[in-house]
Amino acid sequence: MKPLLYTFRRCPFAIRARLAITVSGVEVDQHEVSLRAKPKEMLECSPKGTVPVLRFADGSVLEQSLDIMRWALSIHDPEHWLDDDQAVTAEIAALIKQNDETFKPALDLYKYAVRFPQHSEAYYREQAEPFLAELDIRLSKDGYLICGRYTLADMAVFPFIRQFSNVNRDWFYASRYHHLIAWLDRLIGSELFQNVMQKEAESLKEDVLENKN
Ligand SMILES: N[C@@H](CCC(=O)N[C@@H](CS)C(=O)NCC(=O)O)C(=O)O
Repeated sequence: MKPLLYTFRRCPFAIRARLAITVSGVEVDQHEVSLRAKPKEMLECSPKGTVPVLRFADGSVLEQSLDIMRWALSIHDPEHWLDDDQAVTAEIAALIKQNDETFKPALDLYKYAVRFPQHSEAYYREQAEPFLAELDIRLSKDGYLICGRYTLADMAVFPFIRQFSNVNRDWFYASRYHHLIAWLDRLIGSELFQNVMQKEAESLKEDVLENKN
């Protein structure tokens, strides 16, 4: 029996997991969940209630997106997203940690600024900007975040930059982060990304209801 991935189409954590699974060619079944009505079977195997979750036939689970990425790539890593070099591996991990622990909370405040009226949307955006600036400098060298090819870092960070860009597309595309814009557009246009974003009828319906993409 194939492992079962509980996923949500637009969730950046789920997107990064699906990117690694798809590039690895490892076969999993997918269950698109509604975050408002999470399936009982998912909550039974992973009570924390976030997606993605990967459940194996023996009942074991991976419930962190990065663990799912590393699991898939440990089976097959055709584009060499993982690196054998320890220093490169540490640099990849540090950048992802910065994304998940510093940038993501700032992104949430920016995205949901109306719920946090203590500050303006522009203020919250400024708090997130140092990460954008760092990525832009990195990308200015050769178009990749760590070394001259896509690694786990590019793929783990990219869905969050996409989400950031969608908060205010006019601002993002007029910003000074030209290398970041080019990198984001390249990844959005990639066949791999298009593959992982294919819509199921159900999630299409939900997107229309919520007027989202
Ligand atoms: N650390 C987790 C975070 C996953 C996460 O926060 N996912 C969000 C969706 S983007 C979620 O499921 N939130 C639960 C909810 O909204 O009810 C991971 O890396 O997988």
